Amino acid sequence: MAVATTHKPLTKAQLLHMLRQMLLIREFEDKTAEWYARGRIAGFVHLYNGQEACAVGVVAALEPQDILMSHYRDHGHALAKGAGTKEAMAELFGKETGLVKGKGGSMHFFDYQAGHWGGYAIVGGHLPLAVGVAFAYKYKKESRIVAVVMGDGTTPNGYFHESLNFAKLWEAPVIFIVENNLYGMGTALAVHSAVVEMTDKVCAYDIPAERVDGMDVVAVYEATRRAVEHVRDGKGPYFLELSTYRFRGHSMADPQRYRDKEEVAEWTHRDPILHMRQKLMEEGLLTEKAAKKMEDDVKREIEEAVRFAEASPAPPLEALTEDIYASPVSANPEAAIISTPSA
Ligand SMILES: Cc1ncc(C[n+]2csc(CCOP(=O)(O)OP(=O)(O)O)c2C)c(N)n1
Ligand SMILES: [Mg+2]
Repeated sequence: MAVATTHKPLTKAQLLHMLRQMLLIREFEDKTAEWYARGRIAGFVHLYNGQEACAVGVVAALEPQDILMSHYRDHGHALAKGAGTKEAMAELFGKETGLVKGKGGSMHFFDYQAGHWGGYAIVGGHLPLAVGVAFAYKYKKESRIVAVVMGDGTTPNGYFHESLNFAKLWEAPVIFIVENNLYGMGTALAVHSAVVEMTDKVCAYDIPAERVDGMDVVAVYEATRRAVEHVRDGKGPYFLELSTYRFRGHSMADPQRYRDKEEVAEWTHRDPILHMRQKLMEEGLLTEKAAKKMEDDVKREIEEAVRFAEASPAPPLEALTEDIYASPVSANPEAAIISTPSA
């Protein structure tokens, strides 16, 4: 469902900023792959190459006080929302200076100030949290909204349906965003979902829904603006499906046997960064020289982030028991013994 747009067109500065953000995320991801291969980044890592227009377009339409929550493919969302490249890279390196003190790693980025509230590894697990946060803003009469991002593979999940139901019942100020990259791990959309049209799924909850070209950052921005206006006006939740594609494997350990080279090539041809770069040049808003300078600046920023991450200290041993819910095991070993009920 498309709704009329009433806002002003994007300025040159905003458009250039969007291009730079996408370049920054791409470079961050490429360097992450490089340092993962060198054995300096460990654990599960899911890269965002190809999907940059989604995070950047969405965030451009939000206000700084709004919250973005995302799944484990979260580097792009965190950076787009304003997390520092240094702190993000340090998190991947498991360092004390990282976004969550080096304890979360790739799947658990979190920046309270920037409003990127996770980074969640459990598929769909963050959706009820997002609805809860959004409802709290409505309850407290704050003009803040929540945008929550997931993959297509999340939409058959129970959390998805429960969250949409409650969001609608409570008219919570939340935008559900599916980055449909056509696969959940190595399983194609038509194999994992009985209904492949996301908007058909959502009509069961009477939530307005749009499908958008997720390779076009301006289209994503425009659609998110419509969603933001609806949600902030107190009209309840909104749903966006962004059609996109990941250029790399599901995670760093994926031989990609489930998709053929032609399909990958076809989507790579629609690279959101090249698309935007070319569009800005055609409109006379960007020169080859300015584009080169922007690319060099971004490369320098990410190189500095890597240097910062490398030079940062590992978390101290005491940090092991900080920021956790459970108390450390008592110094008295008998106190830690769990009694078994007698027969
Ligand atoms: C509850 C749960 N079940 C299974 C997994 C294993 N798993 C990790 S990623 C993934 C696929 C999710 O695909 P999608 O939502 O499309 O996101 P994408 O990776 O494509 O961005 C699965 C099944 C998990 N992390 N959590
Ligand atoms: Mg997917």
